[in-house]
Amino acid sequence: MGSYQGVIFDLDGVICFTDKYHYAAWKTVADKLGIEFNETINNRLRGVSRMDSLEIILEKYDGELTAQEKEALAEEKNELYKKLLERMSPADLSPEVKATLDALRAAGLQLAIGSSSKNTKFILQRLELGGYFDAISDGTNITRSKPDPQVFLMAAEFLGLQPEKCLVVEDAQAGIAAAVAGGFDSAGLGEAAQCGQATYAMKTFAELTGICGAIPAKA
Ligand code: B16
Ligand code: MG
Repeated sequence: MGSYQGVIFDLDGVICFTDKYHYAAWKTVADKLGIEFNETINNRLRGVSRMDSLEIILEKYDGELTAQEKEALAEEKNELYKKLLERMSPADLSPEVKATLDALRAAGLQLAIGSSSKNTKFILQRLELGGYFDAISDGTNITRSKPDPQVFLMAAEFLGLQPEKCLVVEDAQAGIAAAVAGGFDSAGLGEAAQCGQATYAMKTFAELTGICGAIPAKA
């Protein structure tokens, strides 16, 4: 525990908050199919891949859909979602998050993203964080989604570090389970802090400076 050389950040729910856009896009698709979709179901989609998210939504659907029809629905959702992401700007990056990232980097830690999202690079560009991270492992380079540890193991590999030298930061229970399965320590926010599996349960993002031994920067 401790003396980390790298920190691997989940994106949605940790660096930024795209929940409302995922919700709006899935809601449009669910309404079209005439099925119930609410915040409780949306919460189950955190950290889960696009196709796995669709399967969760379709639990409420009576009919049968072909693989091709499911692909089309996932594609439709993604187009709606990407349109909404265009509204994001650097103002959506909280000063606390940016100051903490800068403090960790100043302390010599390598920083990576470990996200299920295939839109990771677009979101980082919207936040003007394209090029900021030392490595990006996301939905475009994995074949298995969280709670499988693949996304974090690849992030550590891209950084050239062993899992025990990296801390994973997550907001989803599936993400903490992935970190545990990969042999990583983890720091949880929100639901991930409450699940009892995270190495550190955090109330604020800025607590990372203490966990990683960095000097806190003023937000
Ligand atoms: P996309 P994370 C995840 O990102 C989201 O939490 C989850 O709700 C979403 O379904 C998944 O990315 C896939 O996103 O459709 O953009 O590929 O939390 O792992 O950063
Ligand atoms: Mg997340």
